[in-house]
Amino acid sequence: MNTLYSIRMRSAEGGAHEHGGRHISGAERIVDEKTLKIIAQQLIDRALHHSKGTADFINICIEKIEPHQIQYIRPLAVAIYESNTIDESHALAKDLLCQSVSAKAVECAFSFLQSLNTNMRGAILLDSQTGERLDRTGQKGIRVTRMDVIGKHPSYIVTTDNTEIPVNTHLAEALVLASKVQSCKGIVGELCWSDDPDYTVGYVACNGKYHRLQHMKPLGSEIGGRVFFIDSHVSVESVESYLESQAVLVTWQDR
Ligand code: PML
Ligand code: MG
Repeated sequence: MNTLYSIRMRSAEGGAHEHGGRHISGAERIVDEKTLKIIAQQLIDRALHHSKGTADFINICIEKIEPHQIQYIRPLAVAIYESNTIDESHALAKDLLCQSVSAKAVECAFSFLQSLNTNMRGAILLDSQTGERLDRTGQKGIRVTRMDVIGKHPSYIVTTDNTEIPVNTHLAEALVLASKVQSCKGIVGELCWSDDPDYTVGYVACNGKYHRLQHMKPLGSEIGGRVFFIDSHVSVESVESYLESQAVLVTWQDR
């Protein structure tokens, strides 16, 4: 196997995140040496041409990954739902999450996401029973890193009801991230909708599925992000370490 590298980008406007800049975008891949340059260029373009604004701070970090450090996982199954309004989508999301998480924790997650300002770039960790926030990362949040698919992203996915849906960049990246997050010991659910003002799709991940939901927020809103629900028997440190450090590759086909 070729040597692989983790390449990660985060960008902000008004200076670096750590100096109060406003988060514009973050993205990452795991690729071989000959693809690094192309991906670096794509990530720079993304930061400079984003619906949230134009970044004036771009951080790109590249790290070699040893083959023995990689964990291989399968993607979550994708389920799709009909809904026409934000209220309907939120009600569906809450019903789905309540299969794995207490109603109180679900309400806390919605309150957290709806009251975020636009600057949070990582995720919030909540206790799946009490809804208490468990990470101590403040505005930064937990950033899930070192993940990708093996080979190319698929151009379509067959959902649990046998519908073929096209895969855009949002879905491809979110499905990889959600699959890594659900593979973490102690995580029992996730709630997410995009912070991009032109993208209103979101999802709930639980019970081995990526439940994809339309209309999770009003068009034009930059209020979005991620909440991970964790089982209180597992240490927050072990969850954070897996999410931030474990290299994970998603295998679309059987290896
Ligand atoms: C994001 O792009 O910030 C998250 C997008 C979540 C939904 C992706 C999808 O299923 O289309
Ligand atoms: Mg975004």
